[in-house]
Amino acid sequence: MKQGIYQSLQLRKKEGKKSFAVLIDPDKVSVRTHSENTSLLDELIDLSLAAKVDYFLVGGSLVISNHLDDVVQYIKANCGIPVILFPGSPNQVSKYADALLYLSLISGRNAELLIGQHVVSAPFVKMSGLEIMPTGYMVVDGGAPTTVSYISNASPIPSDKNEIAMCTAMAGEMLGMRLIYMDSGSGAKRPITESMIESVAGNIEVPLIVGGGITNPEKAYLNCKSGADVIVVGNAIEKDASLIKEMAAAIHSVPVKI
Ligand code: 1GP
Repeated sequence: MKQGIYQSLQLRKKEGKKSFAVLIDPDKVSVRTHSENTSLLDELIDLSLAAKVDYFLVGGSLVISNHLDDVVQYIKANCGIPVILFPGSPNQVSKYADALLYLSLISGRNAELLIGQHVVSAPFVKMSGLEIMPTGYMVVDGGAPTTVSYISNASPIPSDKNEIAMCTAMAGEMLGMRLIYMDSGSGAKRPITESMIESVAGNIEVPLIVGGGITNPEKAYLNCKSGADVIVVGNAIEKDASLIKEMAAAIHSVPVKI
């Protein structure tokens, strides 16, 4: 099984380097047609290259359009930034990507999202040839229902229950998850608190991804200082793509621990 992307995440964590992942929702971008000079996707790619973005995450809780393959192929054809799938459902798998976050919703008690959908799609996922990264996915209350909290039909972890988040992440790691992703949902009113990130990060060894409602570089920086290894931003960048530069600079400026 391929391991390149995971090894890069592990190495960056070991070196104390923080990573920035730009989330691209395939519904919100389109591949440039012959009649167009440029598109939002071109702009995101150009800005990400200039800012030395570490990863693209592609996917969403509810993808309506049918051009995931086109979007992934377009990114791969136009830059060398690794593309990691962040699927909201088993049909969001594209063999053209580099890796797949194989998400199990460990914060919920919905058996379908813990293991059921994985069973049904296992042969298809394996056949894709993608690097598979088992990921303990934890949804944290972001102050209002988000698409992920509604679709998952599972209660999010209350935003002030650090110990529940900590124990969930620890259990996920001991069950064999190679990554933990704490998410307050796209466009969350309240991003995850630094104290919750600290509680989780201090008790696991695997890389920690944090996202949901991060709208400014200061917050991204503080999340990294609290122990996040990868910061994911989608919504804020859709609204203002120029944020990519400031976000990347803030995340990459976190001092490397010696
Ligand atoms: C959502 O963590 C991601 O699943 C990113 O959230 O779109 O709010 O940045 P935003």
